[in-house]
Amino acid sequence: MEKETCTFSYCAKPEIVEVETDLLIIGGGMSACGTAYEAARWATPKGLKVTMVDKAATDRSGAVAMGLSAINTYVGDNKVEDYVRYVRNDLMGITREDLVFDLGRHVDNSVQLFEEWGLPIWKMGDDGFSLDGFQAKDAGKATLKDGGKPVRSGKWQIMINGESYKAIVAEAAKKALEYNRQATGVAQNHYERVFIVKLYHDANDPKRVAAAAGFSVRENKIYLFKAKAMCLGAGGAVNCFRPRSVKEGQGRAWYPVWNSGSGYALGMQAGAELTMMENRFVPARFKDGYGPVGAWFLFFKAKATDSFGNDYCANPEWTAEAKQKYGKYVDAMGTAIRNHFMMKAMKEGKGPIIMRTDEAMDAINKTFVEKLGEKEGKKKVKHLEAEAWEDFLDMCIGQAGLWACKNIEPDKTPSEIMPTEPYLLGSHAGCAGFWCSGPGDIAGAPAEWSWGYNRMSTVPGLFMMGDIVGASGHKFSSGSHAEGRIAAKSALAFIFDHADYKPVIKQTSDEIAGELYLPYEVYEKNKTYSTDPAINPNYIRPQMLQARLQKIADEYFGGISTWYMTSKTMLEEGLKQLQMLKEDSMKMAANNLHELMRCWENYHRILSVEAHARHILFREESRYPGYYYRGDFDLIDDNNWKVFVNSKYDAEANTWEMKKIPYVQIVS
Ligand code: SFD
Ligand code: AMP
Repeated sequence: MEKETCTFSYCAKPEIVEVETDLLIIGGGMSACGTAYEAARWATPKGLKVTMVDKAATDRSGAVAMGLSAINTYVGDNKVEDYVRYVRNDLMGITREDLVFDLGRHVDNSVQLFEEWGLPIWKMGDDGFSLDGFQAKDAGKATLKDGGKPVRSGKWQIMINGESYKAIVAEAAKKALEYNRQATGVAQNHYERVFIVKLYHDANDPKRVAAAAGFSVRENKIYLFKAKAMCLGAGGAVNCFRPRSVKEGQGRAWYPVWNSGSGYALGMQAGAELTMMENRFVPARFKDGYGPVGAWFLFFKAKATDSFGNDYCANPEWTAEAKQKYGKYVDAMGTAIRNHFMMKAMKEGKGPIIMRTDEAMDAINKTFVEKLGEKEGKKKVKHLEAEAWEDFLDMCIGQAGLWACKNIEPDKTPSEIMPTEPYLLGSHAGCAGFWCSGPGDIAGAPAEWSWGYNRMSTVPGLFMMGDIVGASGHKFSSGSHAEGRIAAKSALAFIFDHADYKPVIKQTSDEIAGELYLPYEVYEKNKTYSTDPAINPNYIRPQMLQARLQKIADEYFGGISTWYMTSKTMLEEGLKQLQMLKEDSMKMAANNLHELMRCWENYHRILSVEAHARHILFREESRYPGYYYRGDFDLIDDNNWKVFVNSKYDAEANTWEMKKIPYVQIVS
């Protein structure tokens, strides 16, 4: 289908704003805030400009928007090597251990900064009981930096009062940007509510990225940022698969619905190599509200069972059967395998799966009263009950709302948990993302895993961080921030090393504006053809485009409707359907700026899903049982597939190259 361009005959031409900067940060989430903080510090004395562009308001943008109740990666007294082992175990044996080790050795510093900036962190009290962050401050407990002992929910996780977590981290980033702005004398270096659609290569060096274009979601303006290097931290991909929530509930998802795969799509279109895009995350979550389970499992020590009270992870027959297919990985009992057994129970009709919150609170009550006596014990329990609510009020308000409207008091009534629809991400318990350069100083890492600049993708000048760095999951919020800081330093080194470089692109700003605003023109040109502007043979509105994408992903690529099962034949048919959807996306139509964003978000999702499906098709095994299954290869085949799967998309030719890269274990 021939691609149209917008000639602005039907819609108003936007103002085109050109911004020249040295370092461009795309995104305003955890990793991007880390980049801003670190970059400003090193760039400013050298007179380099740092600019951040976020599709939303940075105070509350990204996955941490609502806040969190735990920081899931704090190494503390643990060994970094053990962190690497934990990540490797949970991600079924294949991770870039150089990247994971590098993260592990840096992450704590970010957490200590959060505390310095005002984030209340729980500490152990003198009586051996936990104090929440405010109580700890009142009691004069030492900060983490000064040796304070955090309250560990699990080996790697620490508890926080985190409703304002993102606002605190954003404040530090904004201050750093402002320091850089004043020193470099620019009028503005923080752009909010600007959605980046596409990256552009340099006119003289077609491998290198030189510019990023986007549009304001509030004003009739296009932005063209020219930069010497870019740090991309635009998050993972949500709402790619048909969600379990329906109708007006569809705004509910576990991960942020506003992270629409831009991180993947922008890098892919620029030609950056991907790795492990077959991976996905299917979180077990409190049913319908999507409330996270970690604090309940680890901190409150709640048990999840089938409806008959059986621990579905401890069924000897199921374990033996799983071991035959998935071997030693079953013993590690990582997140995917735990899901596998939950799904087994549900498929055998033993659901609903129940999180025994009532029993956990009861046990806590007994211990507290035993140790502290009736009065003091009950007082402490009351406080913990409030924390149980706050766990969700901090990071998943909808779940607290759902409990309230269903008359659920977690200390009295247990709740259902359920595997959700799949998400594509690389910072939580998943590892889908880009193939990035490692730090280069880790003994045992192959020399070809490092090409000079830590976290640079295979595209010169384009650095990745957070959710879109592949093969190195379990970074979570703190690790993403730390990774943003790592990327900042190497991007600046790259800029210093190429001091004479001036970004130039082939495309004119009018051509770029025409491409970005095309969905407007398509709508305006055709809207009177039918009586209902939502239905028209000449265009497709974003809601329908998204429904079609989700249906294809769900039914062919192993979503909830097939219990995460797919196969070669299913994937091939789905990819055919996806190809047609991709063609139809040339006819996306938008009737306002919000819809324009929805159009491009969907386009980014389509590319992310395509990468995901092609990787699953290439890897002929079921590496992640409990996340997805290949019905035709329902086994883990270490002999042939203990390898990274990498791919490269050629956006011009619409073709893919796939290959295997040997896995190397670095930590014994
Ligand atoms: O409970 C564009 N996460 C948890 N981390 C923890 O440490 N503890 C927890 O408790 C965690 N849990 C949790 C978590 C997330 C969510 C949603 C819930 C619960 C409910 C994970 C972390 O939040 C996550 O690892 C990091 O935030 C990832 O950081 P990063 O930087 O990769 O992504 P981001 O923060 O989502 O930011 C993305 C930014 O990009 C912007 N953006 N900007 C311009 N143009 C475009 N086209 C853009 N597209 C996106 C966004 O606005 C945003 O600023 S629990 O489950 O375990
Ligand atoms: P979640 O709330 O499920 O995102 O989990 C938060 C943290 O707790 C992550 O580090 C998880 O890996 C970990 N976690 C969650 N559930 C369990 C469990 N049943 N056993 C061990 N770790 C868990």
